[in-house]
Amino acid sequence: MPANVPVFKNYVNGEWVPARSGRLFENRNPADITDCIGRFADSDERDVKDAVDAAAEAYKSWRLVPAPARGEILYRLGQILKERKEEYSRAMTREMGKVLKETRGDVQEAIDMAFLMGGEGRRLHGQTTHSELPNKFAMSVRQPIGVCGFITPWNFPMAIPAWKTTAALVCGDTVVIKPATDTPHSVLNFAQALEDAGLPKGVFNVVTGGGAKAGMPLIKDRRVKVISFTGSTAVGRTINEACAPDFKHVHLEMGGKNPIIVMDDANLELAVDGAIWGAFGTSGQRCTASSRLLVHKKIAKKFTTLLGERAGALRVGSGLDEKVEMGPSINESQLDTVLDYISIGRAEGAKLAAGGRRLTGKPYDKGWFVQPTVFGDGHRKMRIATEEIFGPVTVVVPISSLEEGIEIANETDYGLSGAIFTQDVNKAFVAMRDVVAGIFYVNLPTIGAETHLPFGGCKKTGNGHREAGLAALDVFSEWKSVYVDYSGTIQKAQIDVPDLPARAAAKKDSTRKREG
Ligand code: UN1
Repeated sequence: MPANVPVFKNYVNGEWVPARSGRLFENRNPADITDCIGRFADSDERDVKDAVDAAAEAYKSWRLVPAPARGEILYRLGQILKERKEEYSRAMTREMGKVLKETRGDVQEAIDMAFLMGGEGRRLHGQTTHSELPNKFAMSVRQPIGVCGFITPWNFPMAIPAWKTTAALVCGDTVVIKPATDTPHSVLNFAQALEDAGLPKGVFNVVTGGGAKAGMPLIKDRRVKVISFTGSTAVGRTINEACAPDFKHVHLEMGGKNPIIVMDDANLELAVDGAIWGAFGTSGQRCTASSRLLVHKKIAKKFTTLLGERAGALRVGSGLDEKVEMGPSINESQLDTVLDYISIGRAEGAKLAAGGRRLTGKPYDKGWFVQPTVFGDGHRKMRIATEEIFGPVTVVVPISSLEEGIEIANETDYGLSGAIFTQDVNKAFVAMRDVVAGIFYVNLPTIGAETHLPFGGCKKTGNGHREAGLAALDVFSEWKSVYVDYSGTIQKAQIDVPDLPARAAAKKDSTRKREG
């Protein structure tokens, strides 16, 4: 290990502290594993306890800070992230692999969230409404919930922590976050920006380390009132079960197998462009990746050929090189999964139209590179057409009608995003209505959600919640309905209803009918 490899610490109670065990784990560049980004705190339940202690203590005062003042800190966070956008994007590409254009987008998403939720500090609207009784007032207000625990993924190392954190902070909650072991640096950069924005100590804490040793203690700590997790459906289920005994609030954002339907009237070039971006952006490592292409049989062959040509021409390499269009897989085990699925696809009888192999030789030997891969002649029941791969692999499944496309789109376990390419507005609206998904695109691929709209999915993708947009506030706050009676008497709802002339007349009328 070269002597100049930096050592990173946890961020707990406004201090940078080592893991209590003193242990460290390494984080390496997936494009070049000889490049060690640093050694990070390998935390266990003692470090998690310290962080939850800090967050629970800080909650006592943070919840009472006026929401506009909380929002102002988020606004400053947005400004700081803007100033450091290039620095943080480069650090992110180095630890995560996706190309610079995309990591700049990732930091931008955090900036957008900071400004969105910063503004929410001056809204955070509840409802005022009328009481059914005189001289009585009724309203509902959002209340913070307490300490939130976040388990965040490596594919959007700053954007996803920012979705969760900015919404929680503006609501008045405090946070302990356990980032993915592949991308701790980006979350520590985010913590630094929050500290520099003037966030009081203990309000936001980072504990780095593995899922079993650091994640589980966070999930199980009874003082943590909300868990928000983004990751696989299998881990989401374990988390949900672990939270059930305490009826902890749980927000889960999990897998996807997102279809693009391409109709025979579509602008073919546009659809191919969309599929390239949707399938190979972030090396296919997005929950929203376009991993199934349901293409009308009249154009399926042509579409597959064009897509194969375009995929084969993509420049793959280190994301730090501005000319590169697709980076590596995140780590060796992810690369193995991708290669396994490619073998499965071949064995299932799908036809390779591009890619299909690990990239070797210089400059690929030091990283986890795989060719952008397109399968043609896919079938709806194939594993490559139904299971999430999380890599640069997509499959064309021919369809004979819009109805069949929608039926296939809806038959997997997931329901995150969907898309249609068509120039027929009627078809677009039918697909928008009938594809079961939390996000839907017309003449765009399945990726590209904006921060001010709800993000999340149906079926086994989620558990009914959404993040980003104003919908996120529902995860991180609890409604309180408040009634204020200024009549000076105890008026009973549903019983002491005022005797209005119209009601009196109706009563008289029914008595007359009964008697007459
Ligand atoms: C993900 O797919 O894992 O919608 C997150 C998008 C990004 C976020 C994606 N804004 O493509």
